[in-house]
Amino acid sequence: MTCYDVALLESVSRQHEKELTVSVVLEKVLPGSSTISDIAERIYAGERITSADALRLYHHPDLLEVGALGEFVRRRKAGEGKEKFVYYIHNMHLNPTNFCVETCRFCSYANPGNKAYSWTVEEVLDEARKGAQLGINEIHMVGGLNPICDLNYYEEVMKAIKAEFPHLHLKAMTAVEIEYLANLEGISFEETLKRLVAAGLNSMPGGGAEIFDESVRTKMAVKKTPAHKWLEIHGIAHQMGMKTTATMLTGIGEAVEHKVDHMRLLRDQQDISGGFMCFIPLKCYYEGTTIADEVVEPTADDLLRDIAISRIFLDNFDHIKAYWIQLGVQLAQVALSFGADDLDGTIGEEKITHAAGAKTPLQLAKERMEELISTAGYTPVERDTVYNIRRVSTCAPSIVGALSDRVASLIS
Ligand code: V47
Ligand code: SF4
Repeated sequence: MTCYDVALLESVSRQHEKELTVSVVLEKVLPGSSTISDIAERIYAGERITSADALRLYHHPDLLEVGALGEFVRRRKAGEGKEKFVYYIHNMHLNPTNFCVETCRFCSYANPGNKAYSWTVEEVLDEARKGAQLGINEIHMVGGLNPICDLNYYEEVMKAIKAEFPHLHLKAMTAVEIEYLANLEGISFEETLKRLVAAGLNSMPGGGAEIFDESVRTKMAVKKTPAHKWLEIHGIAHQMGMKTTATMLTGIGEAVEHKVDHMRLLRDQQDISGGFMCFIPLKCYYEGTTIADEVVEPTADDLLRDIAISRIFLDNFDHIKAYWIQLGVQLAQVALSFGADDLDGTIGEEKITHAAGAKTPLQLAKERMEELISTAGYTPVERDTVYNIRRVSTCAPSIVGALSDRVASLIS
């Protein structure tokens, strides 16, 4: 055999291996008799599903079938060799003020009587130092709409953080805060963003989207940043080359139609501007609010469907986050088998959901994060904010915990 033949054989064998991997990944997961097999066929063919399809998935009686489709799409989207990757980040949350001129009815974080606070630049820096000592690589900073914390203040905060910790990625300012600061200053959204980027802003989180539907917003007294402005601000950030994320808050009196409309607006915006990295379905907690009797609390079934259906519907989003702070660690682990590929971060100290009664820990160590991922059957991958891989963990995915495979085998 010549060297040439050996090379050819190797290449054929590599191609064969590749086809095998791809065929395993693309194996159909639903029985042909399923009442959503027509949607499944479109998903297998890589076609986009419609809002009507998404509504059918919300109403489909078999949650596991919907979950299996979410898991299928997650594996295909992850790409070869990364089918089992689940991402997390070593980060901290920083909330410089809980005073807010708004009074959204689901919010327990802002305006809690005499416990309202506004940190000085030095106080913010002190908090950042605590995170930096733990080796974090991202600060996720958001706060209330507070006239004392104006654009100058945030410029100073960001410059101070970057001067001391130039390596830290600053993911900060929701679209709601950008709108507020722009109005305070009397300048455009773009100018506001430019000034913050010059001060050190690297990317924007997805908070403040709530539910885009105006009737729900009116009932929840959400007067800030309507859908078109929230989307416009993210579009501007994307045009400037910044990456952002997107959220959807459930459990505030929305119907499934509102959730599907919310995701459709995000998908349309992503087609235009392309800068969303991730979608995060959020769940409302009610302690300290007056809305519990007016709304229906999402069940575990609802939350898993949000993960699976967003994974399928948002075909132009690379990542879906299971936010363990709100889902709880166990449900977040299960969500990994329904299409989520990100557990968010180690956090440091979370205030917004804990102010409303969340009982999850305030933070998780990196080791615990990796254990949660591997015991759910996945490979833990530490990432940076924009999903560059920092380290693939040597923690092997636990076979016992490989729920995704068991879900798939149950229904095929
Ligand atoms: O915008 C407010 C929501 C959001 C409550 O971008 C509540 O990667 C639950 O946006 N119960 C802030 N939720 C959190 C957020 C977020 C979290 C993790 C990652 C990312 C990301 C973004 O929390 C607010 C609002 O929608 N919220 N009140 C409540 N009572
Ligand atoms: Fe203010 Fe945001 Fe709370 Fe609304 S959700 S009251 S805008 S901090």
